[in-house]
Amino acid sequence: MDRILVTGGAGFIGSNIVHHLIAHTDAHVTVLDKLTYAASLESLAGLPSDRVELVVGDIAEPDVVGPLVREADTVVHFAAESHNDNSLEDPVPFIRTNLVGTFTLLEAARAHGRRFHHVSTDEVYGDLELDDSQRFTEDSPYRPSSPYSASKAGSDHLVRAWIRSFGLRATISCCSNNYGPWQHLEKFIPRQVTEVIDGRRPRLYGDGRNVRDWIHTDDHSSAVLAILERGAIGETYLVGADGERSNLEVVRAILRHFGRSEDDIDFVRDRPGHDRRYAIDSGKLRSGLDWHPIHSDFEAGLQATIEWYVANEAWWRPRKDAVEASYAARGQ
Ligand code: NAD
Ligand code: TDX
Repeated sequence: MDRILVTGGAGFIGSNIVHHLIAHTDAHVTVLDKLTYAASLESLAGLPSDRVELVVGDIAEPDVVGPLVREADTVVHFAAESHNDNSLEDPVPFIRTNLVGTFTLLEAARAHGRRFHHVSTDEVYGDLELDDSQRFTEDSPYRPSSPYSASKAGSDHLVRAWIRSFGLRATISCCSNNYGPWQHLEKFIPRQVTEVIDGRRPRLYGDGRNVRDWIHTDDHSSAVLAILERGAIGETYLVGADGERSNLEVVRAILRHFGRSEDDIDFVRDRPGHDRRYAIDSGKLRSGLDWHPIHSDFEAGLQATIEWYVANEAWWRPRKDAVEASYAARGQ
């Protein structure tokens, strides 16, 4: 791993792994990012210019992708349209980026014989009942619910087919819900934190009892690096940190942080097709690759994340009105 191409490296999780790779490897990192609304160049500030290069471009363009994959020895693929609610409004960019973009990268990796890591999500496995004792494992059936998760599931299937049919040296990771600095305001935790900062009430979809399995984005990055360094070619690894919480529990913790009443909540129109619960069994990654999360205390990680949003209002403030306008248009 001397030259790593990171797609989507100006996004929330992609930028985290760029910092992680610079701190924990000697590799040169090229970021390929289209700089969509979700990107943030600020998240890449302060990195050494002799080790990190940004190329602005689209992963679905073979002429852009080909030369960059040729120059790299390893491709780590984070770029995606990532927000479920947006995929319900307009699936078109999800199909293009998540499916055609992944296909374009796979073809380039095949042509040049490159190592490929595909970053995916636990949402490809659909959802669990609240009282189900099972958690997702690598053997759970694919059962995606939304245009977003279906496009990610389709991209996983493309990677698996390229491994089996063409011998591509690839791995896949399916991670649970990430939280931490630099997450776009459209996502649950940043939206609620900034709403409370602005003196408004958090907005919970439906009855608020849906459960997500939270992991700090630093731990997602260390898991991907463990897979790059020690993962078995052709394998899928589930990434999670035992952080199951209901949405109601999370907003109550946010309200408590700001000294507000825990009942200060608006229940709004539910997300169509809203997955009930995600839960990850990350035993294969932990026992097989000796990976362990650092942020195993979700409440502590959430407090630090809230404080980051309080301290970094200059970053999120210019984005806030547009996000809330689009939620208001959906009655959420
Ligand atoms: P994000 O939306 O914050 O960032 C996505 C990045 O990809 C942005 O910088 C954007 O500009 C870039 N991008 C989008 N379309 C592109 C294109 N066509 N060409 C080049 N770049 C493009 O997303 P994120 O939350 O950081 O998620 C990153 C990856 O991790 C995604 O593949 C997502 O499916 C996966 N994932 C996310 C989570 C989560 O909780 N956020 C959990 C599991 C897996
Ligand atoms: O205002 C809100 N109110 C609310 O109740 C928002 C924005 C969300 N929610 C709920 C919906 C979900 O149950 O909170 C939960 C989390 O919502 P999101 O942040 O939109 O995340 P989710 O749909 O779970 O998907 C996330 O995790 C898996 C990422 O966005 C995906 O990219 C990743 O694959």
